[in-house]
Amino acid sequence: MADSKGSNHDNLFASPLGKVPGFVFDQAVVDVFPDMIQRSVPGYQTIINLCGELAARFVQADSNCYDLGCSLGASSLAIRQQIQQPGVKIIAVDNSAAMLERCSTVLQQDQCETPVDLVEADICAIDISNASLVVMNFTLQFIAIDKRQAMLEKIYAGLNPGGCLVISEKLLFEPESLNQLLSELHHQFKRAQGYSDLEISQKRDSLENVLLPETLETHIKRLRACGFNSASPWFQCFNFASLVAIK
Ligand code: GEK
Repeated sequence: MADSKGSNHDNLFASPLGKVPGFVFDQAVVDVFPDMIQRSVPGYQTIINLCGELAARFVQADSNCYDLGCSLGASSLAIRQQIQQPGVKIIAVDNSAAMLERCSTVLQQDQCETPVDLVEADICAIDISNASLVVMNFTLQFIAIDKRQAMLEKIYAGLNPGGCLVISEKLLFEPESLNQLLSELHHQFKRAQGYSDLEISQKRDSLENVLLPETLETHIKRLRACGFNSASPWFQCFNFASLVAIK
């Protein structure tokens, strides 16, 4: 519902909800998504910009770029604007029809020539081939943990030699006291972005069992097990990080 800050302002969790429903990427989320993600994920814009810089470095001529869990296409746009090679196609995948519909409108307003194929699918079910860049910005965290290894093996197999994978995620920390600290620092960030304590706590409840964070060590270990010998975080702010892995 619109508030005094406008119809694109995220106030989805501002009123008491009683039993908070599990988070879904529906039309209500689509309508406020840019505001929601900017005010919820510290470093979001820095990470999106870096995807453009990596595109300039890693995208090979006549190859594919994948944006897995593309939402409204922020990563695809950043990549598209920096591609310097001919014959490249971006394949942007999301399983939310509402997201893809809005994404299509957003992409039409951009003048770059590189084609973007929008695919409505579960990223666990798509083929990945001839890839020079694969971006998963805050999407792996929504995939069942027992499917993550197969997902990353598929990406490794579909990447060309020298290709690059970017994974950005919310992280879990050990021991629990450290997790608590990083989580409180994140909540402080959200408060500074204008979210109330009620919004923060209802959103947290809504994401429980939907967004499943893992430790940085688990991510690195899995990437190595999938064949990525070259993998490292390049960015972290509180409990959010972005990793780069090269084939
Ligand atoms: C950005 N990358 O702006 N298959 C396909 N899509 C999925 C799946 C799945 N199994 N599970 C979730 N999604 C974007 C932000 S948002 C992150 C990504 C966030 C989609 C889901 O529909 C949503 O659009 C996206 O992954 C996650 O850089 O909201 O925290």
